Amino acid sequence: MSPEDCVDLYRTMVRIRVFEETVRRYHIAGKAPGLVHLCTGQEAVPAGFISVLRPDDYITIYHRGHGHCIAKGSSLEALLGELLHRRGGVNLGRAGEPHLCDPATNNIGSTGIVGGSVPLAAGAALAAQLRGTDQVSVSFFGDGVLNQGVMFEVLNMAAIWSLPVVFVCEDNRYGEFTESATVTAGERYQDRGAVFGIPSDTLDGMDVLAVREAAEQAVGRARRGEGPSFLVFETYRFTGHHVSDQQEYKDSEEMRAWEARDPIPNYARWLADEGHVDDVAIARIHAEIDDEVEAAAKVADSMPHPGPEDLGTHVFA
Ligand SMILES: Cc1ncc(C[n+]2csc(CCOP(=O)(O)OP(=O)(O)O)c2C)c(N)n1
Ligand SMILES: [Mg+2]
Repeated sequence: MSPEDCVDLYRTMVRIRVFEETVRRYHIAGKAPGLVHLCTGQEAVPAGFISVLRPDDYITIYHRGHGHCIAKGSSLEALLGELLHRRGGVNLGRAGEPHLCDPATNNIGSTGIVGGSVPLAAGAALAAQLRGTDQVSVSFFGDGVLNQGVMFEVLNMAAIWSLPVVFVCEDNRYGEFTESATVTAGERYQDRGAVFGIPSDTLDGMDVLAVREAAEQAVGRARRGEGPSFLVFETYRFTGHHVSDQQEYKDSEEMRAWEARDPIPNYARWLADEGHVDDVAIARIHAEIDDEVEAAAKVADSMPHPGPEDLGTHVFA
């Protein structure tokens, strides 16, 4: 990677974090209704992984998906506009967070069902394979999906048809308020891919360069027609399951230990050690991104809500 590309990865992570703090503010102010799931702490996975994708590659996301949208290139205004349910949102204000997608960036999106978007990624991969393109499809999902039946059906199909799909499990150790290890059988989550003969691995999801390197290999394999991969990235959400969750079920020592692995300051240190940035450059990046997100928020907040005249559009009947 060029020094510019290295710094761009940093920008993406900071952009995601600042965006999430902005979403929190709007949610608390009552303007982003419903449950809002922030990915604060987990930025390295969307930023690192999606940095190796092409604009025409597909992704599917899940309820903790704002970071993936940003990394894939969604307009911040239209993304926030969607979360505020405005007509100028990526889905005309009709999806909100649960059904967020962004056709402009080949982001097939999320569903309200845990695991519901995983088969959509396999479908996009099958379509690319049938069309004879070399597009790759990446499915991002949480550790809660490891015990959903649909995961096993999709892994089987992806393996037998050698689909150009990468399964990316973001293991943040919890599903809602339950520690995943207490409800998930088996020693290693990656074995769920390996049992189907799919190359599988477990990696540090707090290290954006480790994520990018694993992504390069898995995406390269899919693009060359060598089939699917199954990757588990160990990560941690610093905030609650949703904004109002006070996280009483988490151990404070565990939280401190993971916060020490915060992907953003740790990567800033690496960038400085490599001579790519100094303190002044880091401060400038943060100031620029604060301004960028604030400007996008102003635009989003001034967008009109959908009106009654919109009710009949984009509806199958
Ligand atoms: C099929 C299904 N079961 C339960 C729920 C309720 N639910 C929403 S998010 C969630 C937790 C999912 O955990 P995980 O996949 O680890 O993602 P995380 O929230 O940790 O990012 C649950 C159980 C749901 N939406 N769909
Ligand atoms: Mg989880």
